[in-house]
Amino acid sequence: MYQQFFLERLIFRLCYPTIVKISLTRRSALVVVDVQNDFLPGGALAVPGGDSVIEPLNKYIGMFAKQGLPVFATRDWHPKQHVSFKEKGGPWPPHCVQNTWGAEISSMLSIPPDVRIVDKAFSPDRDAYSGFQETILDLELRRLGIRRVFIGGLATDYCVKATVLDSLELGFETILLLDAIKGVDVNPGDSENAIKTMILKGAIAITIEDIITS
Ligand code: VGL
Ligand code: ZN
Repeated sequence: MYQQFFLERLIFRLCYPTIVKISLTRRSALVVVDVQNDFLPGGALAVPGGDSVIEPLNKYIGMFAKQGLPVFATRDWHPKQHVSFKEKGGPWPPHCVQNTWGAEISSMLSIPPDVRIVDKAFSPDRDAYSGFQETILDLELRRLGIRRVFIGGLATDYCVKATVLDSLELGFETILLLDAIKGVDVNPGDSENAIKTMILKGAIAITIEDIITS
């Protein structure tokens, strides 16, 4: 059933590439997930080709900033001995340790001066992939009257996926920025499967050409 929907949508898009569009409403916000040095080439937990998200994200950021719409940036923000680190029995090498270079948002990302930073996964004994988990992101978005959340960043198969699924669960119209995400792919196909899951749960997958700016 869903497969048929995908196919129909694909054919529709191929035939009418300019018709499927989404607008930046006044109730839209951008959430940039974990574009931190450690997740980029040269970092402790580099996403292969992770730097490819920066240029498209800068374009999205420019669009939102130009319209005065809020831009959020999440940070993986671990204490030194975090439970997700290998020496503590976790799956990952140490990464994004609070107040280190690796945890800094890439200087290549043109974040606006009024960017709203959301730190997550700061408890020593709990991991959190979602930007909504134990943060005030939901509250902040609601306080601003946001209904439509655009999400891009790193990594597709972990923090982007978890953030998108929570956003949907919380009732936001959730737009996945296909041209501004990149996955780790610990197992081949993880990112593709993550994208499928997000779409099946209701995320609208777009690329930058699909946005209407007036
Ligand atoms: C992430 C692995 C570990 C992510 C964070 O941002 O996707 N992945 N911590
Ligand atoms: Zn982490």
